[in-house]
Amino acid sequence: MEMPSRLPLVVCLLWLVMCFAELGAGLVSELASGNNGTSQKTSVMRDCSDLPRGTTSGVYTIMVDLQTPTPAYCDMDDGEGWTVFQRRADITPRQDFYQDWEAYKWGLGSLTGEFWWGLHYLWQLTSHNRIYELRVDLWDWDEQTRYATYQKFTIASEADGYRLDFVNSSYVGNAGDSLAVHNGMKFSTFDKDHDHCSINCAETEEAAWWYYCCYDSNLNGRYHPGDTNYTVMMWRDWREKYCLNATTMKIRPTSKL
Ligand SMILES: [Ca+2]
Repeated sequence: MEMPSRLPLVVCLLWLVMCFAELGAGLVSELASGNNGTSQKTSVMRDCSDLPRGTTSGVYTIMVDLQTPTPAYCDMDDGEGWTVFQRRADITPRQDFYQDWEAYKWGLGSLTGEFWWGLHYLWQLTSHNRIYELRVDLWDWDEQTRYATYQKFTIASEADGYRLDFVNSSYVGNAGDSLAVHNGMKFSTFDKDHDHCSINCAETEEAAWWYYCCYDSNLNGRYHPGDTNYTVMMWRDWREKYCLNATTMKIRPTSKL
């Protein structure tokens, strides 16, 4: 006799459970997309590795300090989401890389052509909770390529001269290790001499780099194909006194804390 009287109560409870389930699904859906239909994840992209898989390479807006929208070139070709901070290539009109401290701090050139992204952004990106790998790619004039990678790449603050740091002996690649001597060095431009020489390396070598006295690599050097002097864009362990055809320098996080 009691069963029929409890049946409406059970039906009512089932209805309530279904209502709450639907409400929950709606909330999840709202959290997954912003007001304009874009993913919320997009608005807090710190570097190019936060772009969705399958994104094509190009210029995107990232938030290196989680607050300031900053354009960056993202190399997505291998699906890893590399943030590119230097590119040289046989492109005209030729970009002048012999520029001062402020230019290297904030960037120079065009993100769709030749460029230096900016030491300020590299410092912001590498001074927080992510650990980065650096990859250098080199091309010569005979269609040969070489690469070099380094672990735990960081750039210090401007007060510390945008000092370069990575794990000693972490080099892997086939280009030769022409960055080891620059590890721990401050960045120098012709108007800020931070090297360990009595001369001003940035002025003598006509480029900006993390000079010691003076260099094993000089990838911001003059783009003078065929020249056989030390002011050209060079990576000594592969090609000494040889102006390369193209270079890229880029980073990706190996750990996101
Ligand atoms: Ca000096």
